[in-house]
Amino acid sequence: MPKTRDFTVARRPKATRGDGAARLALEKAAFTLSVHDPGEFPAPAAPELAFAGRSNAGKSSAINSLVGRRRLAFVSKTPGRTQLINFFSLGTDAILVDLPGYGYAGVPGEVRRHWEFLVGSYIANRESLAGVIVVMDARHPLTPLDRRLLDWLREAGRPTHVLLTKADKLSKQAAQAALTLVRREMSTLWPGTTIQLFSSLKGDGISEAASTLAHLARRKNKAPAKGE
Ligand SMILES: Nc1nc2c(ncn2[C@@H]2O[C@H](COP(=O)(O)OP(=O)(O)O)[C@@H](O)[C@H]2O)c(=O)[nH]1
Ligand SMILES: [Mg+2]
Repeated sequence: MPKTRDFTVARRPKATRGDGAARLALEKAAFTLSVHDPGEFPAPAAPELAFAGRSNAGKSSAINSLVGRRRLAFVSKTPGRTQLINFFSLGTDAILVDLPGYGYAGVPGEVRRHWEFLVGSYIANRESLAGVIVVMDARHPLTPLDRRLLDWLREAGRPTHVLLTKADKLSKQAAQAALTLVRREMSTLWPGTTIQLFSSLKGDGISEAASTLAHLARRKNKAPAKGE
């Protein structure tokens, strides 16, 4: 088991109320299951919002901040080991999906191939997938593997939202500069992808991310399933 520790979770997402968007019941998040193989995916039950990103980028912390809990998704100090897809229900409205991280240097080729198979199948085939939140460290965005993931998402036509997280590690000015730079590149390479700054430590960007999740889930409910 990777070592875990409590991570300071800042504010709960409250600003989503009254902004006109139906809120997701983020506070109802409950673990449902872990899957190691595409054959084990549960029957689609609600729009799924999946979190993807490099190991150690801050994915589990972002999920914890969004649901206002310290340890729903584990925060790991030894990244790269978990090759499981974890599902968390939000009442009956939506499902949060924590995809395994990638890009950890110590990971053997076999683990990497399994990651590609598991995450690749999920992204390409999952009917109930409403959108993917790509979590990138604001200090090191758009690594080669991030680019590959964004390419897959574009090919599969998956709505994508980027969190540039750990923004608290940069000055306000440097964080804005990173946002502008990545946004500019995305507008050419991955048009339609949205992006924001985020900090699990400070709680910055939680309400914007929560609104985006609600919007993606609602849009999925209205749209016909992929391939129909
Ligand atoms: N300063 C700061 N540290 C963060 C933030 N998000 C995550 N971390 C730290 O980054 C490390 C990896 O976080 P984790 O959520 O486990 O990343 P994951 O592997 O992508 O799930 C942990 O030590 C976290 O405490 C953030 O917004 N700000
Ligand atoms: Mg994690």
